[in-house]
Amino acid sequence: MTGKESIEIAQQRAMDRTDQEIITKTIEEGVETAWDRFALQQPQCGFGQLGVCCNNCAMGPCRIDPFGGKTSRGVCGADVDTIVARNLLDDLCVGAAAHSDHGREVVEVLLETAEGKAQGYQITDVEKLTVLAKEYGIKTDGRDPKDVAKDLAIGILEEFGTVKNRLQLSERAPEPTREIWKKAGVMPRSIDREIVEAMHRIHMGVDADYVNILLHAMRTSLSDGWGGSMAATECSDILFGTPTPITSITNLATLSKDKVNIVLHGHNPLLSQIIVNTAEDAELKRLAEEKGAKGINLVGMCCTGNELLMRSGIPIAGSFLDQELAIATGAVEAMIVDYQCIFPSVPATASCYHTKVITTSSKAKIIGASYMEFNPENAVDTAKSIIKLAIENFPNRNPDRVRIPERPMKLMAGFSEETIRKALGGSYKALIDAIVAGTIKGCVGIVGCNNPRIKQDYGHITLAKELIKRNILVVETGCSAIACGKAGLLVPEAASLAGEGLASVCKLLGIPPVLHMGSCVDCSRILVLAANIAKELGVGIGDLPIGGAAPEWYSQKAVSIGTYFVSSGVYTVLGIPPKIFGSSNVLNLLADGLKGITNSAFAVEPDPVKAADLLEAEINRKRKALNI
Ligand code: BF8
Repeated sequence: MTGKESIEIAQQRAMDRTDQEIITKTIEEGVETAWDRFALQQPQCGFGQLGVCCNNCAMGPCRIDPFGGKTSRGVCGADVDTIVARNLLDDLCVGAAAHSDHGREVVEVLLETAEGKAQGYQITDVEKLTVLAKEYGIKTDGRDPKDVAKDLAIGILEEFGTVKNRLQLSERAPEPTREIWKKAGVMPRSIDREIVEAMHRIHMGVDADYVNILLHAMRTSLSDGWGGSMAATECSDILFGTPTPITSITNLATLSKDKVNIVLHGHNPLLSQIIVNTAEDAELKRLAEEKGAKGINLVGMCCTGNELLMRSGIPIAGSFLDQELAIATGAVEAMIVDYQCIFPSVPATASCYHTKVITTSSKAKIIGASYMEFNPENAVDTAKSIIKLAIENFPNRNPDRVRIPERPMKLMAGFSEETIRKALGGSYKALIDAIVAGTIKGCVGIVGCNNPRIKQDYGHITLAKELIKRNILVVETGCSAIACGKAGLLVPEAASLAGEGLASVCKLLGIPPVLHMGSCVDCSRILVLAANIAKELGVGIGDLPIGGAAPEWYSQKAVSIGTYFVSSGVYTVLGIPPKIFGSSNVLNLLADGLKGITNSAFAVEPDPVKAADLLEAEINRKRKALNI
């Protein structure tokens, strides 16, 4: 392949200049990436894409003929609606479990911190601790924050398998929204219970009514958004601080030519935040110099990266499809991973260079990686050992194989719900006034992943630009926020790309038109934002002129997020079709029938400009209903 051809391929694969540069390098060096594996998988199974195959039991696998042939039922007798709905619930509960199990670990560390058993942790945000404790009915006056934190952690942990059948955090939703959940019978009862019940219903011979299956999907997703994910966000804030606006840099140019590069990848900040704190250690800095480096350069990746960026301003090298590219720069001494969204092939990629991949969770080991188990009791010691290992690997870097792109992009992050509210003067009145006046038409949360089915970041960037141009404020989490960061949309100067009304508000407040609200569990911040605005207006979330979008999603977690958005009343547009098109009944219920329940629904639109049209139309519909 000629150099020109590999550049052309790189340009088809990704939007970002630094990504393109390193994709070209992978092609020149013959290093396999997700794009190559995606091409090798073509054509992918059409039955699977429609959601009509079932591999749940040993009588199968079965598949339904989407063209009305003889195989209209699986061996057990399940029809296409049951199979499609069951597969969707299966995906969703995997995603909800991932978020919520992450949340549980954070709450457990909060408990160990309160008990003085965790090394290097502290109660950082006492104000948030007090707010949560009050919600849980825990006495705070005159008490040591550690005692309050202990009671709170036990209170939240209890909700994973509660017998009281009620999730405290879900009571943050406005009353009209909770009424809808009650009427539809989807009020979340506990976190683990909904997931276990979902697995039960998926078993052969249990739930065979697609409507009933999908209602439970809604309830399971709500136990994630208003339960496990929210617990992850809130307790991470208590431990490490609630984010406030912070500036940093992004893209692959955040890697350093002369420092030890450590990439912190995954989702949970528990170890990575301790690594950030420990990297300041003078002894480690000296060791790095001894090995010929000018220091230690920590960069984030995916949602662990978002957590560190939001609270500590750690540069973020990239998103989901950047994990192999970071390694392919030839300049990464160590990639430390916790869990979720980590390619199982990362050690194979690393074996092409000197990079060491270090797994740290007993739940997520990868053959070919080094395993250094994270435990809160000795987190600082583990962090030190990991950083040392990376430093000692620095002399193995081969300068002939290093290529680090130039010019990182500046960005602003740290927009927690509390920060946004405080910036507006303590309530949402100013924002509501701007929405009523039409200066800002509404708000859309763009979330989710990258997916090699679509040019990396194209969906996120194009949709965000379209929306801000139309005076619609954009809030983002996950890889979507990273995409827009790389594209220069997360700086106040990007207000020049917004419509006149939105631009004027951004200039007044000195904020970007696209606000980075955090990692994927931090989609719970978007829920709280919507809930608090709705409460000030005295309406349900489904009445607000807001929307959601996941233009490039790939993950089961995104299925759960999309569903709790819609179940909470947020109309949500997906850029990648979910695997439900084999059942017109399931499709119609999700794209239309739900409107009668939650005043919102899913839409599927791969073209981000048309997705913006749909979102704007929905915002206008809701504005009209509110008489504004
Ligand atoms: O939880 S957006 S690719 S990194 S799943 Fe994964 Fe998707 Fe990125 Fe964060 Ni979320």
